[in-house]
Amino acid sequence: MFGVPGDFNLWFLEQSITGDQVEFVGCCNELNASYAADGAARLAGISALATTYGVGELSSLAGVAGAHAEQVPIVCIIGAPPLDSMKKGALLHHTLADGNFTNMMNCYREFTVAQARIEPVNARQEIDRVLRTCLLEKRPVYLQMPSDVAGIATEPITEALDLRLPPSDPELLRQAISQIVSRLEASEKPVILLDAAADRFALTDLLLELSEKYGIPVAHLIPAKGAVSEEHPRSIGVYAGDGSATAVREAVEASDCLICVGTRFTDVATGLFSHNLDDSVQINLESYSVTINGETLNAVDATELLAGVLRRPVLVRKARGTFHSSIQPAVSFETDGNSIQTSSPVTQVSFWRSFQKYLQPGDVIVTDTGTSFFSSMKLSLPDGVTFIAQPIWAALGYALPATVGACLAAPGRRHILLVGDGALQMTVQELSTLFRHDLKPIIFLLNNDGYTIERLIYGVASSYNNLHPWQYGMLPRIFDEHDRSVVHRVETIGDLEKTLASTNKISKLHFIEVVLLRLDAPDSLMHMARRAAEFDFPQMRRLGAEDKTLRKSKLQGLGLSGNGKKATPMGNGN
Ligand SMILES: Cc1ncc(C[n+]2csc(CCOP(=O)(O)OP(=O)(O)O)c2C)c(N)n1
Ligand SMILES: [Mg+2]
Repeated sequence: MFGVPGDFNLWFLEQSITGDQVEFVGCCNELNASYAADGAARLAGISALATTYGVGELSSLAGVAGAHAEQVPIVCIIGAPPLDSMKKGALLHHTLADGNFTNMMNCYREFTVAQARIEPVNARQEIDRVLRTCLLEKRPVYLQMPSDVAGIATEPITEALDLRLPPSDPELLRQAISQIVSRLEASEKPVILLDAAADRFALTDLLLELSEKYGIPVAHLIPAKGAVSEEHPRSIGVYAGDGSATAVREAVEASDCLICVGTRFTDVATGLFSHNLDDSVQINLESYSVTINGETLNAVDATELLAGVLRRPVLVRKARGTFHSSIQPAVSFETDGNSIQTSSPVTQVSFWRSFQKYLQPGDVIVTDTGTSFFSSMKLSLPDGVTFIAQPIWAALGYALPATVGACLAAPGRRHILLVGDGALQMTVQELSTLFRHDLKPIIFLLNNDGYTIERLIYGVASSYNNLHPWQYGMLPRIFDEHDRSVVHRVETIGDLEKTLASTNKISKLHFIEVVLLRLDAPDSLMHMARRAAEFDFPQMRRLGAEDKTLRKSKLQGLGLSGNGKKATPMGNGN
């Protein structure tokens, strides 16, 4: 349970920490706590967020909304004023002093899947209902706990919460199984396309069995990165519209039976809607429904459905072989044309190429929005790697606090954070929480002197994309009075190699500042940024030549060549 105390939740927190069932992790602010809770829930299956009424809960709301978008189950527990004072509309601090005590829960209603104000008369039923919804829907829920209700004794709890989905409708389940089997039997080119829901609803193992049984290649959308190892023989890699490797694109788009698992074709997942999929060939599998041949069968549990399909004998076995060897995903980090010498400056391309080799099975990687997220999309993940990011909500600053949660939820694993300078400046205080709990992730700070990804979209030289430069290497000493970290500054390929080798011992937290040029980005990201600019600002097309001239003159004014490479040192970024 992550959070920040406040007068209305103190009694609740005191009850919670009595005994050894719950560990309370105090974060530096509520937004960070929500990100930490999100990171923990991705590995532990669920987590809790404890905040105080009004000021605290609204601070964390953006993070809770992110968890909703990314399908992460978090129980938000809000310490509210005493029940009677709310009922009487008392003019209290942390409110608008207007006697309104429904406004906060109403805000949360938009971003959580169940809400309750806990009163003694309903506590048992309401808490169970809300927890059950959280676990079954894999999204955040809201419990408002009046300060005088926390700690009231109820009857002892003797039975575990029933977390089974209601059983499928037998007839609809039978129909769904038969239809899927006949579609698979008739198909020449079936493909399974995973989205994050496959992982959240623990369907991946069954889907891999299905892939094995029928020889079906498995592709994934960006949010499902890590759900299946990219080294798995049936994994063909990421499908992202025209941002996919050609062979993956062909396989997915030419499929005559595309089993889509919880897919959401968002802008980021599809390279800005460049996907080209035939709806009529899709089977859309959700946790408790399936759409086949355009007809939705509700009350069909995906686990029961997949198990049912797997029990049926395969009548027509098509020789489909192993796909990984024939369809190689776009693993390669394209060359940047520079000769690779140890004295060469490190670039995005050389950094990610080395990082690819540095990855180990079982790592947990957390990336923030920015070049770190988009470049990491090209990594080929070894077995058992968990990849944590926010491909949909994309909140800058998410990853450092999420690393706190991830480290606590899976203490035995190697945790690696990849974060930009802009992202770090958003939520940097959580370095403190890492030290407070003696956590030792390996942190790569990609310092490119500002908001590079935004510069690539628009305002390449504009001051709003600049950051005030910090002495980043001093941060670990500021947040920790003990000597529990090693700071590295990487400017050349030689520095990078030495540093990566030295982090093999993870008895300390490693803080690695990687110094990159301002406009250095992989070609794929440049391309994506141009697309994003065209999508966001159709007016740019109308401006046409005028805009290009403006852009060119700005680049020249900065001593930057038209290809975005830095020609002269940039000064301090302002
Ligand atoms: C909360 C929030 N505010 C603003 C943004 C917009 N935004 C997206 S990426 C970005 C800049 C990222 O900069 P940095 O972390 O330094 O990464 P870089 O692209 O430079 O590698 C900004 C401001 C956002 N995604 N989330
Ligand atoms: Mg940056």
